[in-house]
Amino acid sequence: MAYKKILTVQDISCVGQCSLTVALPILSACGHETCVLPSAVLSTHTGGFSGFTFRDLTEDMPAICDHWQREKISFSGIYTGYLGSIRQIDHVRDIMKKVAAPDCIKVVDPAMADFGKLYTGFDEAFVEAMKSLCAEADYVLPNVTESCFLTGVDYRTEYDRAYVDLLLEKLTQIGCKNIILTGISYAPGRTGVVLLEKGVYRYHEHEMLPITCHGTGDIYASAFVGALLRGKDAYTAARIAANYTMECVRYTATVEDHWYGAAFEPVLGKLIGML
Ligand code: PXL
Repeated sequence: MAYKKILTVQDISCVGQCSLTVALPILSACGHETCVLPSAVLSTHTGGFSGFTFRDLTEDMPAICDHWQREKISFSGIYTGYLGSIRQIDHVRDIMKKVAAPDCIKVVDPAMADFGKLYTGFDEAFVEAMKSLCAEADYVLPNVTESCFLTGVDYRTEYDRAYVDLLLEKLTQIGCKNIILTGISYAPGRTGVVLLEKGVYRYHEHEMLPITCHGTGDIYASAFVGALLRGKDAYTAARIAANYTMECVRYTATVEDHWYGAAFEPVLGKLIGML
């Protein structure tokens, strides 16, 4: 197994089981050296908590990157998640160019929206900036809501293959290369992920569990990146990530009063077993 060095850029929500507190353990469990560039430090995530603190780390980013360049540090994978500001997106695009190893795989999760709405603190200008970052990536992993914001297509909760094809076409037009659309449901009680890779459409369908958990997008993206950099093809990585995310949601359903995130830790062993 190749031992890969991955950089992940996203916030630290001190409490909330999302972003870096999810990406770091999952990528490590996949066997990768996991380096981090925290985009911001929040006391909690922004979904359901009120009065959270927010320390924007945009100012630190260029100096951190300069130091890495002086030390000749580069990465085989760069994976971005929740970013705190538009200026930060510009820095991240720059960093992606400066510290990518020649074979680097770049993955952008445009973590900014769900259930038809932008997360607290984001606006249309942020969406515009996120489009430019998506165009830099080898793989993007938007959900339906994020795809709609990125493309201007109306958000729908019920749709057919033609609607998904339209999202894929419009995402391709804004420069997305390979696309993994998460949470695509064509039938009651079923959901799944669509992969459009080199123009070829594939769909992995699975059971839709009766509960949803905050942070599952981050779990999915982290497991996808972990599996992809373990040498799995993108479709296999997309399936592993879906199966692991379902295990996390199933386990969370057994935990009492756990509303703010998914209990991904007790089932990390299952992810390792799938690799
Ligand atoms: O799970 C995505 C995410 C990451 N980071 C922060 C968030 C959210 C979603 O709400 O608020 C700070």
